[in-house]
Amino acid sequence: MRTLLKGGTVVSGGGMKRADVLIDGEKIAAVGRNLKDAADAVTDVTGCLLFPGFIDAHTHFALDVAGTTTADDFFTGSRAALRGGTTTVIDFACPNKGESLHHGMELWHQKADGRTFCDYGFHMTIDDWNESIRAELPDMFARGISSFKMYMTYPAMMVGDRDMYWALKELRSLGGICGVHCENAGVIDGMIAERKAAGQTGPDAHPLTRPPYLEAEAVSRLLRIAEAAQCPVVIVHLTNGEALREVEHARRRGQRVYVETCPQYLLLDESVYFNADWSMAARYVCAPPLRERTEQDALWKALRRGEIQTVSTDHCSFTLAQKALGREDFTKIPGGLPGVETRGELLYSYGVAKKRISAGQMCRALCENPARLYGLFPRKGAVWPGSDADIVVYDPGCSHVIRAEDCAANTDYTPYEGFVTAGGIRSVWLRGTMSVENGAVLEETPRGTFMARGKNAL
Ligand code: DUC
Ligand code: ZN
Repeated sequence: MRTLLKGGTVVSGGGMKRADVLIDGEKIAAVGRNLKDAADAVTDVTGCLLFPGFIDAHTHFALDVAGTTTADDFFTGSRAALRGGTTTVIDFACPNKGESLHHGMELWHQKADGRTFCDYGFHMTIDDWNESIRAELPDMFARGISSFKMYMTYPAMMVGDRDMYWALKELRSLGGICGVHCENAGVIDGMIAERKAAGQTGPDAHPLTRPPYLEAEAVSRLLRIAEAAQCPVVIVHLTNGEALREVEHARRRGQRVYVETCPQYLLLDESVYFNADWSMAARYVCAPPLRERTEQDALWKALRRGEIQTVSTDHCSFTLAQKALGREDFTKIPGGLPGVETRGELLYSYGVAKKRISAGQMCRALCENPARLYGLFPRKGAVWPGSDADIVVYDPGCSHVIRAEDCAANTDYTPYEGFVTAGGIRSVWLRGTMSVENGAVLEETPRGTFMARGKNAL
């Protein structure tokens, strides 16, 4: 089956150019002006932008958190992703401490295989360090898992400085890349105890116990550990200007550091935690927390300058009933926000349309850079001949209002309720087949495939 997308403007990291796109089966066959090649079907996309399918390199589907499990599993989460233009997710496989990496990988395959609507890969969480985990690493690469995650907070998952150093040294020798959640666990713990002792148990205490400078401290410490290990690292979900300055110092020292941020840190601020309505405040609890509004400018500026490479979502969704598990104690509110469905339209509407970033920069942050960083390029992340025909047809003229009731994710709220978009996604193509049209997911059964990934090439 050959399909011609005719009359659109193709977006790449380098900018935009008018071009038709010929799809042959699952691949892009040709990109060019006035393609005359015989096609079985022609779709008119005049006036639309054609982005490569978005890649969300930070999701948590079917994850056990704080005594409950995320509301979205691979089935519902990936369906929501696809609806929002995300044709590939990279989720965090997460063995418990004491379990092997292979166990974590098999568990994640069980959760995802045959149940995922978009293409998918896994990062592997390293939450323990010992000889047997070290010995498992080469086989992770052989099985297409070339990126890893470590936590500097959360007792169930965090590793100490020594183990982080050794793990990074090993990853360096194997050519791996590691994302790190940077927050200072010890001081946060102390601050939580102080707030609770003072009788502060509501969501308004949450941001006070996880201040931006404790994130910056952890970023700085991680980057010195990475310097010792001579290993490139990714700072995941970075939220603030002070943390960015630590990255800048490390880059000046010659270190390779990649930075990810998320729409919630670009668009929302901590005032939501001070809402007198408990449920309205609790729904925004995530870690790191939302920051002061002024931090948003620092993030947008860094994105514009290329100092932030990727925007992922950290989609970790709970229903309001699940959030209510922390009614008496804010530390028991399961942390995380839904967002896998809304990232593309939000980045376009509040980034490109507001001239904070260009369409090319959006393409870099959502497509090209994650594809290169996580070993998927140019199969994913580009509208090039030979690439997978994953395409988002974005119509700048069809605005709408984001409402939870319209969303496919398995939650009963969206943090972006009432946000007005500038344009919207008209259709989404996954490996040559139109999978979403005008907000409706056309796929009845999941046909996402596991992506065995190569090494970092960013
Ligand atoms: N932060 C969250 O809020 N949820 C999931 C994991 C994380 O780092
Ligand atoms: Zn996360």
